[in-house]
Amino acid sequence: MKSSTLLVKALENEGVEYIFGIPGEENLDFLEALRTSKIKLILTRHEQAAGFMAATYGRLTGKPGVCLSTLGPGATNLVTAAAYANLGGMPLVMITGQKPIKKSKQGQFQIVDVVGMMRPLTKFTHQIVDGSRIPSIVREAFRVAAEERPGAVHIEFPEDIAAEEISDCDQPFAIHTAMRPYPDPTAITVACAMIESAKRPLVLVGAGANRKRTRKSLLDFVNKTGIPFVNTQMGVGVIDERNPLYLGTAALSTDDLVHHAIAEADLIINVGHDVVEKPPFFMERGGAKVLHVNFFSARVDDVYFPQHEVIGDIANTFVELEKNVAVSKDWDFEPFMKVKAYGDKLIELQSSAKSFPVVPSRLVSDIRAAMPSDGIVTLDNGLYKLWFARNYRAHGPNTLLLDNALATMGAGLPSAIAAKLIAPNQKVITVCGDGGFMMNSQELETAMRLKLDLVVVILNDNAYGMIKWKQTENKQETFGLDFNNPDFVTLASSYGAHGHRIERTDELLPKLKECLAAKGVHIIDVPIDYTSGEKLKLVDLDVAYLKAPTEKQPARERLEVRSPHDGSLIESLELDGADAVEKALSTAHALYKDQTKWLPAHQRIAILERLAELVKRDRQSLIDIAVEEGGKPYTDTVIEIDRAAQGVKLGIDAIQNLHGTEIPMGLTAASTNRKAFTFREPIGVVVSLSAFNHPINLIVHQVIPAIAAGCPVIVKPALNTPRSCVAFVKLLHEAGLPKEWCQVLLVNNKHSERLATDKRVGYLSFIGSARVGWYLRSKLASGTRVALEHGGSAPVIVDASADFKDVIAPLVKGAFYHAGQVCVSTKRIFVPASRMDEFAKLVTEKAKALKVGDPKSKDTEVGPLIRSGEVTRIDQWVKDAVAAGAKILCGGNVIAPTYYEPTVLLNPPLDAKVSCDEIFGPVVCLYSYENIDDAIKIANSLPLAFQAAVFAKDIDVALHAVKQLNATAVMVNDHTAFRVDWMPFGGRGDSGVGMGGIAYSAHEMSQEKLMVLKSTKL
Ligand SMILES: Cc1ncc(C[n+]2csc(CCOP(=O)(O)OP(=O)(O)O)c2C)c(N)n1
Ligand SMILES: [Mg+2]
Repeated sequence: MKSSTLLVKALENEGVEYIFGIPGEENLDFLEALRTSKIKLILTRHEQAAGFMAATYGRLTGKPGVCLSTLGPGATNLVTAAAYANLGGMPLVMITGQKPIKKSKQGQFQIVDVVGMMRPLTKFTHQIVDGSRIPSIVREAFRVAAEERPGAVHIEFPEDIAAEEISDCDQPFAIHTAMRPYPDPTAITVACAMIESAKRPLVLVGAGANRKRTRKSLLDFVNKTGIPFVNTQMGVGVIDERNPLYLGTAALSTDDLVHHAIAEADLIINVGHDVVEKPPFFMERGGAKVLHVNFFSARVDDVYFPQHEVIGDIANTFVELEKNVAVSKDWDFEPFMKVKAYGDKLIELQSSAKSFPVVPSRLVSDIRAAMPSDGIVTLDNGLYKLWFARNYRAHGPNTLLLDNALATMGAGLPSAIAAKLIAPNQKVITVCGDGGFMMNSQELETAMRLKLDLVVVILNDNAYGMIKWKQTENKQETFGLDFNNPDFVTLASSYGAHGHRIERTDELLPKLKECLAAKGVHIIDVPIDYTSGEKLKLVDLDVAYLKAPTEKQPARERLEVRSPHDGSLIESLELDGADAVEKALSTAHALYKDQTKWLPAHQRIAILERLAELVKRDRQSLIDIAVEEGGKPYTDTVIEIDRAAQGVKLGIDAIQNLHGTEIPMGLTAASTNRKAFTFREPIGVVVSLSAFNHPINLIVHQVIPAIAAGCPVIVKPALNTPRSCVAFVKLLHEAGLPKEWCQVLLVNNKHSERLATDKRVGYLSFIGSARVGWYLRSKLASGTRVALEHGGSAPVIVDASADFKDVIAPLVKGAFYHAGQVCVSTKRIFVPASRMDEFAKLVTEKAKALKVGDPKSKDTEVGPLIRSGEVTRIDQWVKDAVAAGAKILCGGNVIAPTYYEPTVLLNPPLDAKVSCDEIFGPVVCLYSYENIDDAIKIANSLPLAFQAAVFAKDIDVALHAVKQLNATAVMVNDHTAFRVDWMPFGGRGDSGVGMGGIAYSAHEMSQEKLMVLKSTKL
């Protein structure tokens, strides 16, 4: 028997069905032996294509595919296929010829060291030097090729060995199967504990999971636990992607849709992935943990360093995990499901793109629509591959074949030929770029000769589009990537195939269906448009994009901004919806998450310096806007705007004063050789919900500290006074603050709540009613820091020693400033009974003299209330108090729909609403007292506590009151509403939590980090 015969027998013994290749004269003995074998020779037109076909055979069947070439040039042509199989984990056996090794008359003609050349590209490479060794070498080659992780092997079969006569006793070895190692039970226990204690575990399915038994046990695990999964590109279809737990496939390493899910995961169960595949995500220190499940241990690199590994047969691992893991009720997959919903919707929308040339997403959806569930799509390499990875939902394993390991061009058509040979009853389409197709277009003849039914889609952009895209991404000039194409329809007919050209996008789907249903090879030339602006990188999820352009948009809720003075319409604005909330949050959060985008202190200072100038420049228009929509009298608004300008400057000081402290070290032996200090970092996204009563200055207090602290901020103004906020934020942007660092949202209460309670919020600053404030606090995500500024019912103790001529004016100002719509308005004045008549007379006179009217006029002292409903409420409270025994000293009348007369009440009962609630209107109550401690007791009896005041000439009385009053600030001989912007400001008890004041807020909006430096030199 010839050695060649034994080699063929050995291959038959391995179950080889096909040998793909091109023989050379050195293979002729082998070819002769093959002629009578049941193994089919698939002659190709290029060895590279033969290699791709054999590798694809291995990929699809799990059994090594076999290819053949001659020595030298034939063997070198196999090199790319070797790399393709070896990197891609595809079992491949390459057999190459060689000149006679014992005696040769040809010198070095065509001789290269093929065994040496194949060494770095294979798991095994061997020259047969003795025919009798064929059985063991072939057995070993096939065993190694198929063993996990599968790959390429090479056998060199020299011409003289091939012709050699050997003993008929030499026969192939019988094949036995070996069981793969079972995972270690302790590793399973640890893995279960990791999965159970995670909040958001996520399964990542890689190429290694694409094994028959693994697919089943992995599906059982996913079904039992309900843990969602994502795929790597070569893990596509391992579980049917119509499964509701499928979130998507990583087309890119970052900024892809699935990364929005991966970012939410705290544990990634990484199944059968190894670092050969382009990373589906990058691990970060301190980021999500990774549980590596594979046949072999993890190759650690900078972006992959799993915390735990379960090594062994993956199928068995999942049998064990499924058996042992307990389903946790603390798992929260909602954020994952949002990403899925987004992706599904996006694909649905993209599938109706009508433009021509065809955009890639439409192409993918049409192919999906044309293909039956078991249809096989093979891809070449180009930009469209990323779109298929993202948008094509594979219904089964091995139905979308792409190469994410070598990522070579030229493999699309050969792999489709192999797929069709293996699965003649399944529909097969190959999708190739015009670049990649032309690298192995000659195989059309092979397909024709084999009489295959095949559809070849050529994406025609006259360019190496993928590289062009990268060139554009790199902001480089377009250069060096354009070419011309042959006429593909004519090319097809020259091979005897059918050629088609798409000239309108809506022709594509019917044409695909027609070609799939027909016999023979069909080539469809599809002009493709990669420049339409469809985004591959989905850095931010643009929720607005989800609204189909054809869908009828529901009319947006509108906001009518009306003058509180006369109810006239100032402006009608569109309210933002849930989509805007989501967009603002995701934009702000993405900024915060990416430290490289943080604005340095000097830049923030420069912005605030310019802003201070701009506020000065626009002072008058800011005053006018605020007066018109807020109704605070002109002269008080002037003060407010000037304070706002001051607040901006205080922001600069705050930046300069945000610093940490040194923490002493060396106090114990164990802490020697160290220096430690803290520094401050921004806390996260700041959400500011503001109030109407200081429409500009509150925005300053809620936005400037955030900028000072380096936080992105989303501000929602009061819906009565949005224009002031919008005008101010515009100036902020004009001053150079990038728009995404301060976003304004005009939203209703429902969306405000959604905004405030989102888990991406690091800090909530709320100014408004106690009811809403405390409710929101109860709903905040864990970790959100909060400042609530509610109202109060500020008390004033007037001592008998006070000189009334110094008391009356400030108290009347404190009580009626901005019609009492200030959280520290003077509301309850306690006066010695012996001096009440005198006091009441003076207060009443002064209150009656207040000029009430149009806030625009410069002599107005008391303007309107913000809404007419407030007037009705206040009037009712006053009437109730009077009915319960209070005496009206002045006022008590509704003057106009939004105007209430400045009102002074004497001795209302302590349980009347005016006494124990925040009236927030132009009403002040006087209470007589006999003993100052009784007065203080009553003053302290409310759950509200903010600023308070005492008027006394007697310093001891003043100090006593300061000490005893329950308040965050006590003014001595001044009204309760005194405030400058650099002082701490906030409520206690029901009145709020956290301290305002520019520097105080900036401090609260930052967080401390400690650095401990260790050095023997310290
Ligand atoms: C053999 C090989 N050469 C070069 C590359 C680099 N490369 C990757 S994609 C690409 C362009 C692909 O162009 P085409 O096939 O026309 O697809 P398109 O992106 O234009 O759709 C190139 C040159 C590669 N991956 N493989
Ligand atoms: Mg192209």
